[in-house]
Amino acid sequence: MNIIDELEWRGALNQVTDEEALRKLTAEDKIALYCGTDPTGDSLHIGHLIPFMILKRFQLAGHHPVILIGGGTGAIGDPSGRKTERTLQTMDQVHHNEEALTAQMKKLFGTENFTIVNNYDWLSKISLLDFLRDYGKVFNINTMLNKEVVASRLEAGISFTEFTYQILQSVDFLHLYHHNNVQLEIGGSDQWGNITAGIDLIHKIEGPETKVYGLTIPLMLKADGTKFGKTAGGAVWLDPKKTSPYEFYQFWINQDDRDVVKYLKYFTFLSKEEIEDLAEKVKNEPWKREAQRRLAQEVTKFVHGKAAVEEAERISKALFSGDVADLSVDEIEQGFKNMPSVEVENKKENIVIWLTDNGIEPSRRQARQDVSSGAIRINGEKVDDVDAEVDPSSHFDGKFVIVRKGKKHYYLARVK
Ligand code: 383
Repeated sequence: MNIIDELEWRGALNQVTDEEALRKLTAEDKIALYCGTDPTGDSLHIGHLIPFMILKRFQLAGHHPVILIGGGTGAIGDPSGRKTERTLQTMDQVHHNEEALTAQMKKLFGTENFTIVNNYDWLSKISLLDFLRDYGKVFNINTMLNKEVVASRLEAGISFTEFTYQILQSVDFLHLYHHNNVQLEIGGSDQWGNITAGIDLIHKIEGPETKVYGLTIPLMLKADGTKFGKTAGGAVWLDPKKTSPYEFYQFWINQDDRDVVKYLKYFTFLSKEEIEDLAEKVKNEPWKREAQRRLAQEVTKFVHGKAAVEEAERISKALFSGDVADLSVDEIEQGFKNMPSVEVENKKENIVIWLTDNGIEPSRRQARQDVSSGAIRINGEKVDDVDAEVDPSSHFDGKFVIVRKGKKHYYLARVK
């Protein structure tokens, strides 16, 4: 399948500057293309994954992706999609974030057939006078004002700094056209204004026939109308310290039947046949949640590697079955991050007293009843003797005691 047809099938085409020409070009030639990201934070999140997975699809089809880290543009701030002015980051912050994002990109793209560039390297070298003479002169204020990004901010106000952002991103496209033969820029739909500004600049400087194109990807929407990629705990990050691989896996496995096929198309490299097969399963046997499991496995594998998938599945299985005794300390930290937890003394205690004094049971009477009815498990083992003792040092390097009440309710006791 032609790469553009594939993107269309995946639902990943929003706007293209000249779809037929781009389809022809990518069918006949291997091209270089780019997508940029600004170092506004020290980690990518799954919203960023969409355009970069498309770069990866081009890479797999033999094209050459250029990943641009916006060390220069990040110092200015893109007004796209924002209602208010950004606070400037310090240059130290920008450089720190730049390094973190570069490392993440390298992990996603492997070692071959891609290029990472940082626009600080050329933008920081343009003098003010050259900027105004070489580029400012080619930009028309009316066109700039009419861009959705600027137009929507005129009332609330926009600084000259953010107003010029589109020129900087355009200079990048021109630079990459000259130095890396880049012919296509891609981005989310919020980037349309910046991308078309770059194409205009190249056409003005290199001639209107110059073969450069832009492509944007639709905004990701969820069937229930809530914002994609957000959980109660905030964004879903690629940095395993911010979102553990287990939480990451959980995020995908919990997706709605109405969304899962769309996400398989966007976030996995599974073929059309495999995805159609999974779509059938969502229709015919949704309770098996096979599509969700496959989605979670594939995206977690892409971002965190195969071992992380196995670990996430081991944690899920243990929590579901209650057989938690073999979990490692790290797996417990991941799996119990969002569960209720209490702090306990490292001291042996009668189970009824221990549960009540540590706030896991509301009263001794309730504790006695739950223990004797067999509802309480300590470290995966049923304890139904009200005279039994809890020894916090007995499992998990003496760091935790895992309590399960009934089938669903877990508590993590952290040993002081
Ligand atoms: C900078 C210089 C360029 C080309 C692009 C840029 C970054 C761009 C931007 N992108 C967003 C970001 O950095 O601000 N001006 O957070 C997001 N992208 C991608 C995608 C997206 C966009 O990184 O829609 C979501 O992830 O384009 O919001 O020469």
